[in-house]
Amino acid sequence: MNTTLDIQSRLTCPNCWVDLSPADLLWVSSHPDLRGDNYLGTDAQKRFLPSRFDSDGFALDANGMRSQSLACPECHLAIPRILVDFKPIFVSVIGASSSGKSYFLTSAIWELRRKCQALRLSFADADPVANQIISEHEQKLFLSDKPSELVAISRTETDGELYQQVNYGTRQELYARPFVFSLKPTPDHIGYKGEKELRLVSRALCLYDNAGEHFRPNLEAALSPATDHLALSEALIYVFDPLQHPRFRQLCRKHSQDPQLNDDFQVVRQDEVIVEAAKRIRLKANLAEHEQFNKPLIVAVNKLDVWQHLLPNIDFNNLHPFQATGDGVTGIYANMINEASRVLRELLVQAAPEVVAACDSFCNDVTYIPISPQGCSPEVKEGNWGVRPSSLKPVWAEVPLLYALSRTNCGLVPTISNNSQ
Ligand SMILES: Nc1nc2c(ncn2[C@@H]2O[C@H](COP(=O)(O)OP(=O)(O)OP(=O)(O)O)[C@@H](O)[C@H]2O)c(=O)[nH]1
Ligand SMILES: [Mg+2]
Ligand SMILES: [Zn+2]
Repeated sequence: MNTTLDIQSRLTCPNCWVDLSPADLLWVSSHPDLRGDNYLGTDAQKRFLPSRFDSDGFALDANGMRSQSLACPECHLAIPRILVDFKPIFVSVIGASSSGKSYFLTSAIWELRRKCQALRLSFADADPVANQIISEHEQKLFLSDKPSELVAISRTETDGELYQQVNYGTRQELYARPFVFSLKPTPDHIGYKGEKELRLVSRALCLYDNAGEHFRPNLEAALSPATDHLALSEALIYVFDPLQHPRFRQLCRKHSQDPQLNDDFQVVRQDEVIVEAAKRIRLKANLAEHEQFNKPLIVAVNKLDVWQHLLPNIDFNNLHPFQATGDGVTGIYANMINEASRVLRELLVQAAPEVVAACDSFCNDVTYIPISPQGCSPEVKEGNWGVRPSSLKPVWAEVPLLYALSRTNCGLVPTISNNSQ
């Protein structure tokens, strides 16, 4: 582990978004007696500015114990060490309640772990503690020891474990908890320049799940910091759920028994989600009403397993949008993604024109990508919703994230324009 804090000259706290110098970082004491933080409460380990270091360069706390973690001087929340070493890429996931954001992130991360080797990337948890929630979700869905029994990921609550509360005296703030991963090229990657250069070409991928409620207009004031990460993200992934859209519901009922199509299922106006997110981003980024978001907006059109009959000529199960080419480059096929996006946009213009209009008015770089994180419908047993791990077969779940990475200038996921498929 590198212990000198001078690799990046500046870094951004992934919790409160303040811009920092690594020299200002606090350390988190390790000794069990050193508890109590004025912002985080009596149970939190004390934060301190170090004056003593051990021979490996780790700070020693007041009781002489080696400190392992860093914290932000502004919000006191933990900052994964990787952010000192690697440049970050922030990606936020938004969408209405029950649109499938949490299942999407879980499947996407699982698939990336499985497929990264083929992409000549090493993809790993940068901070197992920070990623514990998503790891538990992965365990539930993909590593179950009783795969034929129903399991479920619980709803993301606005006051739940995906948010962190900080008490600044009389003021309280709620910050979204990032999931943080390291992305490094392996020696056979085109961008690999040797061990010494690894820090320059590797990245820390920070992902944010959100509770759908955060995009209800009336909650704006109370939840502002919780959604501030949107404005700083390299790409936004908007999960659109056709199963919550009246026109799509009609089109799917004849073909699917998915319980989400039942009459009593609550549906919401999903164009409002993007309008609300746009409003907050404009405010935070100081953009005028007519100015457009200048990063990619990726619309992940979810639950493809239910509506795939609407695109009968395309079998997404057998289309692989990233592959190794003969000249040793592994990347994403721009043509295939662009074609999928074009076809999907046409479908949405017919079935949900208000969603396309809302996306277009916010951003001129919109890509539509079909996904199915489960590849099957959930089931309801005695009033409880869940999926059987043995039935899961994700389709394109990792593609929105890979596409987002390909749109940054990090070079880790190159774009390949010639598509031989
Ligand atoms: N048919 C189908 N249903 C899916 C798929 N992925 C997720 N779902 C269902 O979508 C529902 C909502 O999923 P979540 O991931 O919890 O939704 P969310 O957007 O995180 O919701 P909040 O946390 O409330 O904001 C669950 O009942 C899932 O079983 C899919 O690929 N196909
Ligand atoms: Mg959720
Ligand atoms: Zn902070």
